[in-house]
Amino acid sequence: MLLLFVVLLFLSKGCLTVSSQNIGYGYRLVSLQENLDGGGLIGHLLLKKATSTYGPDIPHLRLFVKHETRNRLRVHITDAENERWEVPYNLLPREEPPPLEIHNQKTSGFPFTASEFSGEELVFSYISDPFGFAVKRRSNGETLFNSTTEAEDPYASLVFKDQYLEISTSLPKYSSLYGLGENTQPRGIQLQPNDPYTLYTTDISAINLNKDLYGSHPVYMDLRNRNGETAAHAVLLLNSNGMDVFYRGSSLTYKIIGGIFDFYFLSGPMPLDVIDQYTSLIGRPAPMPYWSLGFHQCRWGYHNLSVVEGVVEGYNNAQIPLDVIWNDDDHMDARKDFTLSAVNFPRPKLLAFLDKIHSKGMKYVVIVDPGINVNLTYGVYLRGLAQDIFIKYEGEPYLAQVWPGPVYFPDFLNPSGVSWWVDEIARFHKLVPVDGLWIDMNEVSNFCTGKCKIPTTHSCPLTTTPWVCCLDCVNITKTRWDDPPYKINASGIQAPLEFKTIAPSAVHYNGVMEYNAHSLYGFSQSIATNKGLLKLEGKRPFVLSRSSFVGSGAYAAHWTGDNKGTWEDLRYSISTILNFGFFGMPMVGADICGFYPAPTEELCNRWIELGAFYPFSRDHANLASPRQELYQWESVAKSARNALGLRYKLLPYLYTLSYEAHIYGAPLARPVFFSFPNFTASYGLSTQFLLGSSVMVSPVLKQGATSVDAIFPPGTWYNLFDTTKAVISKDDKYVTLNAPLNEINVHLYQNTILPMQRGGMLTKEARTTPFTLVVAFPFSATHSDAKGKVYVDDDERPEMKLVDGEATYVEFYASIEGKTVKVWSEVEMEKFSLDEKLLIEKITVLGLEGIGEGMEIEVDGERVSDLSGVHFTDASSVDLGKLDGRTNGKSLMIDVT
Ligand code: MIG
Repeated sequence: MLLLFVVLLFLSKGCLTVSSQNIGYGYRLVSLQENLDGGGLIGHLLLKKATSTYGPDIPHLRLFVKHETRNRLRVHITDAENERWEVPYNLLPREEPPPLEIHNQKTSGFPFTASEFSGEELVFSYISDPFGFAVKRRSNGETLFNSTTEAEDPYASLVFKDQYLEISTSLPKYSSLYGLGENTQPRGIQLQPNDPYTLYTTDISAINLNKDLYGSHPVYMDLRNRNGETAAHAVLLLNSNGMDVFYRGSSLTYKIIGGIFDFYFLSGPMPLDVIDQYTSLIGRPAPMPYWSLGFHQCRWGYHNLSVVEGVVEGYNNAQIPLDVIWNDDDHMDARKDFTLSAVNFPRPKLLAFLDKIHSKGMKYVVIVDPGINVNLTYGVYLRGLAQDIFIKYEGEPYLAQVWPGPVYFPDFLNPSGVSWWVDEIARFHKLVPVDGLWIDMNEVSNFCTGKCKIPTTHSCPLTTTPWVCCLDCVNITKTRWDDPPYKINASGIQAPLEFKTIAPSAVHYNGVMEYNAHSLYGFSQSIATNKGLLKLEGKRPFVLSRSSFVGSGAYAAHWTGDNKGTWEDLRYSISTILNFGFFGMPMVGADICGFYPAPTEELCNRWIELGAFYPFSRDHANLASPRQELYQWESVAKSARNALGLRYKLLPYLYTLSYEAHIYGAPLARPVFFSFPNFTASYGLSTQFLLGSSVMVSPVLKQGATSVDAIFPPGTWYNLFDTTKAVISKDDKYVTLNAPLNEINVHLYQNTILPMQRGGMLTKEARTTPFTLVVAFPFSATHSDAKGKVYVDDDERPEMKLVDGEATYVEFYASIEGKTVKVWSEVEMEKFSLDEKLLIEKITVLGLEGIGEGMEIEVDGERVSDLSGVHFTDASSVDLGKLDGRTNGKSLMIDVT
């Protein structure tokens, strides 16, 4: 009953501003002129008629339009008379719009007379009365965004109040939309009409479907295929306030509770172009250390050092690769950040353990939460208090409760908050030489709601149920921040904004309201944490953050939060991971085998098979879950050896992908349409995905299945576990692949050269082993070619770029012409790979069924005359291993020894 009521309320509010009673509302464009100082157009909008809902309208708006690059158009609309909250420019560096003019130019008319304002690919056009704008793609005339025609009533094209902004766009039937997260999308990556998309960072677990989860990413990609012509673009509405986005198929409406309209339109036209343009705006994904591509084991409840040692031992005994061992809050003293439990994790023993694992090349990561325990014996707290860096409420630090009991939250928008945090990281690192940090609970999460004080009658934390609020709390006196006129659909129930977080009327540095900055908490903490780690030894930082915002990927990796050990959650993980690739945060994974309550053995088999191909591959479990390390079941261990075995052989490919992610945003895990944009059958495909451009992962997602139905864009796809097996696809029909319990299907697309190494138990070892190139021609090829590349460097360096002596980049090429097969390479900055003695020991060429007798081989320009080292491993492939005596002074990387 209550639910129904909420829904009705919701609908009735949703209708108000588009109803026909609103004729005459909206704004009128009264001037438009070129911005002589810095480019673009500046316009002024005057309110036509006020509406009565959601507070008073802002009477006078300033419009700023600029083609910032060849493929990026910005439309920035704000109050012309008063500065408003925007995503801070120091947090997310980008071009600043011109300052608001002192003189009101309401009447300066239209020195800019054209009805269109064109960039290289995007065209801005407008209607002045009522004001509405459209964005067109120049090359095909397609309208990408149109705020003027959404509603039957065109007079409601724009609403701009202090605490309520609304704008809509119309969409054609052939749009496929992606993005708008973070949420768990049970129906896959493609946005579904009438599913809710609410953005407000919230600590509700990922098992909640279609709800506002941990991160806020107000960006969507629109992929259109019309008469066989494909083009994609993206729309970012850069705004950190809570919002509901209503996607109704033929339209999309934003309802936002503050900030401004700051639209960025990115022209694409291919999905990878879109991501390139997006990450060039918001920051390229952070370079990731090589080791972070290894396998990680974590759990909440490794309650002492021996248990941790036992886990490392367990992996070792089972011969399952393990690079990184983690601690949740178990190592802490009474769950206080940056401390060690003297009893369970005695420092000398921990240091000895870390020495041991570090010398092997293993790494250690621990958690740190934002909440700083209010405790007079706790140095971290006292130093924070002395620096005055906590978020405040009515002049006092805002008291909340998280795991250690009463806490204050540091303000990472405060420069002193950042320097204090950087310093605490340095102090902690002296205590425990961790290799990375995991920042959890940063939505920010609070077990209490309201205004609290430390109880005098009982102690807090309550040891039995520490997540129950035990502070003495009263409801806060609701200001307009705490109780805005429009209620976003927070937690799917229009929960109050303060619910289990900080009160929206709490205050950050410089008077910034929590109301505005709420969804930036995890982002600002990621920046500070990355900075802290970078400062330690100048090594490439590794930060894992639960909460994220536009730009977070430049500082941190992400995991999808608290999932369940169910087959559904296994499936959902794919969509969320693909979404984060699109959000510019491509180092992402889900808790393998599920966070809670307990996976079945079969599920855990299937999960490691899929999880071995997550960009970030970590098994993690809840305190109350039974142990679920991969070696706990013999069958799971076997699946793990198989799947992780391949992952570790693919490390050079994965690392090269992470380089490409850093250079131009291209995600490691990609929807199939990224490589095959015309393959419309893949537009909603969320049960398979690509690693890079050409490795297809087709996991089993159903209980009891021993086969999997998979779809493949036309061409030859070679099974990477057994290249004699290939799928030769001609259309978009599903094929059934064998998938016994311990096997996952991973296929390599034709025309690819895949760099692999021998693999191993640790990335540190695997990365020094000789390379194999797998050259994939189409089945029975006679005229074809293939390409691939590899990037190698020393991952200790913070930067990930081609610097002579510190990195090498090689492009590999191959061709088949009749009976002649050629393989060659172009090497950039060869010194590093020569110094590291990186060798190619073998080249396997696939697709040679058609060649018959008399094959000729040329490697790097030289004819291979001694064919004794050439083996036909089967009908379809030739293996150029053991080619004795070949030398090539130029490029060691292609030296077949
Ligand atoms: O309130 O640190 O999502 O991964 O194990 C729970 C304990 C706090 C939530 C994280 C989860 C982590 C857990 N944390």
